[in-house]
Amino acid sequence: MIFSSLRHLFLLEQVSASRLSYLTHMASTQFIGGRRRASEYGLQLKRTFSVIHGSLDWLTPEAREYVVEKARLCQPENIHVCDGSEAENAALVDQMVRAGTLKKITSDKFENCYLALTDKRDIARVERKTYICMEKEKDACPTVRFGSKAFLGNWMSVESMDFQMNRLRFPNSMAGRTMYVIPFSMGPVGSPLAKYGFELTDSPYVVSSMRIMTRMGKSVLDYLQQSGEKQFIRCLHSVGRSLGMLSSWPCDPENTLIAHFPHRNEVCSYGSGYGGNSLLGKKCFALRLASSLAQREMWLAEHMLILGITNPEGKKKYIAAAFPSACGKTNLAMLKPTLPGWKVECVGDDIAWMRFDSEGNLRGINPESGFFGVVPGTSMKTNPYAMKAIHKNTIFTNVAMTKDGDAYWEGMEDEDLDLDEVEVTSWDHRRWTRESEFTAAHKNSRFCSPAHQLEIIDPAWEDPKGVPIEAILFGGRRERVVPLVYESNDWTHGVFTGASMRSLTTAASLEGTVRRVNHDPFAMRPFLGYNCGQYFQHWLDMGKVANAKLPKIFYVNWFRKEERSKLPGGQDPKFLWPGFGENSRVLEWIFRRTDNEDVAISSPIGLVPKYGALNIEGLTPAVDMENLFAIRKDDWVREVQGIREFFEDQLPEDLPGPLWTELKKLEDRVASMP
Ligand code: SAT
Ligand code: MN
Repeated sequence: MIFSSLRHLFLLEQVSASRLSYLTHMASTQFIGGRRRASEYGLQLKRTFSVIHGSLDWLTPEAREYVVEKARLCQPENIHVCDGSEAENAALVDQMVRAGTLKKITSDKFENCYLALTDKRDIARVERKTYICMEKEKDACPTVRFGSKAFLGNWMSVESMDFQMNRLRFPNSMAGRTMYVIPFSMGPVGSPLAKYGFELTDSPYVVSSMRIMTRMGKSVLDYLQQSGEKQFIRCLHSVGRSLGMLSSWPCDPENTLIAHFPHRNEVCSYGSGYGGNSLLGKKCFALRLASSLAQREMWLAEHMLILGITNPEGKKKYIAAAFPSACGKTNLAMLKPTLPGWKVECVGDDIAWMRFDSEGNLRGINPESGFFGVVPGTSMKTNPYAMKAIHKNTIFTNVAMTKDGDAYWEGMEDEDLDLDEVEVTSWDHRRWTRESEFTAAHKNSRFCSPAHQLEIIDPAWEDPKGVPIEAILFGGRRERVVPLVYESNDWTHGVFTGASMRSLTTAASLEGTVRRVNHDPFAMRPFLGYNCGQYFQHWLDMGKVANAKLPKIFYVNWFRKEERSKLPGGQDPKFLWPGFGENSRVLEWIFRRTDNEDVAISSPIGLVPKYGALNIEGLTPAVDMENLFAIRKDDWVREVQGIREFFEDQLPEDLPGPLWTELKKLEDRVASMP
């Protein structure tokens, strides 16, 4: 291969006949497979690609080779190497506005904000089409009980997936489009905890979003050149061939496929432009691939927020918390305490990378640099800081728009908007009124906002060393059974509570439309990069790191409701706990427990607040503490049965021994309840 000019890349390698045979360009979305020759479709293979922005000289030889290989496969019109500058982004935004991909939100309440409306079929992550590709199935998925359907992890062999991707999906997938080369860093550039990647994509929406969600552009390229860092994660993304090539949101939902190759540090994602499917630094890299790297390198890559909390005496601690998608991580990460004198600051709202340092402190960073949060329900009441932050430099996806160019979503509670006066168009282009039977904003509509503009971003959020984590919270949406908060008895019991997490499904994935209580260990079920049993073992092993100061582990549930059976017929049960800012009361108790204050008492499921230890002073209406903390024998007998059923069904061989022991101990404690 020869680079004969800076701006042009000549691919002089002979394209072999076998390669040609699978470069099949389809006029329909049907894949025909590898039998017909490209020439039968009158297709000329491009061997010369103009670099229309930036330069391939900016890349290290390894990265350059990757770009060349994928350009040959995807056959883009030209190549754009991203520098991450303001000017570059402005030009891309301009281009997207002209193409109809973005609409400017013109109301003067929003500054430099845009709205993207997706294809109706491309609105969430697609778990069924997301795979981990390793040599053996067992590397990626636990063996399930004979006859059961595997629920933890989706495996495909490397060879089959390579065939799917390199022969059926990506060949020619970028024809007529630009291939953007996005150099990015997860974590502060140069931090010992940071990792680097290149995403190649044909979606300018992905470029602008990655510019918010990651550190992206020239600073990363310069660091890679100067540091000699050779390892990078390869991320290939194409929205794919679709009949609607000219549509403002091209995608190929029938053929969407997302593949992870942990041992090649590679992700390939075809057919979807939506968030977690296309912003490959996020779930694909920072969770799935990173969890696998973390296992090999003895650290943790988790679906967790990180917050800093300061008490009225000025003492500060950091807490990490894992909840499934769309269960309020963002709201907790940006909490405005109602308790006087307390302060919460945000390090991250979705992903935490953590490692024990030489002093034994668990140090955590947020590998991202933006928030990709659920919009509906975000208001001055639920999350005032997010509400302010998302009014500038934000890309919204799938919210509604008023005729006056204002963004609108359910629960925004904007008194200035008179909904009887203004015309609202829903995310899917329908006239919407309060009486409509559909929602104005899609339930999984999102904001994508830079982290630094959050008023309460933690001063240490970009500290390359990370922040010291003293408590870990697990939780989910449970309307019954689980009390507001309890503490695990020790690390192993804590790992058990993480492994037995369950939550009501949400709209964050395409599969989440049926409401039911699902097992979601560590909130990582959709994001595990290797066998879940080994992942549990890794957590147990982390507890044995020499001189580790192990954080205490807690379980919280903001979502418990009144018992339906105790209500007059037909009445809907209400939440027992007000949530949001009032959750600071729970954080206060956790804070005190990390100082080993004597404010807990043991119960069959773990330690709960001593009578009077949870500060509920001034809460109106008064909280029904008895029901909020009730641990009922019949409920827990069923709960423990559910956990056993789950372990025996999904991890009969792979669940580590200590967790079987924890289960047995819990069963015994529950059985001996009066
Ligand atoms: O995966 S997304 O980035 O679309 C959001 C989520 O599920 O948390
Ligand atoms: Mn998430």
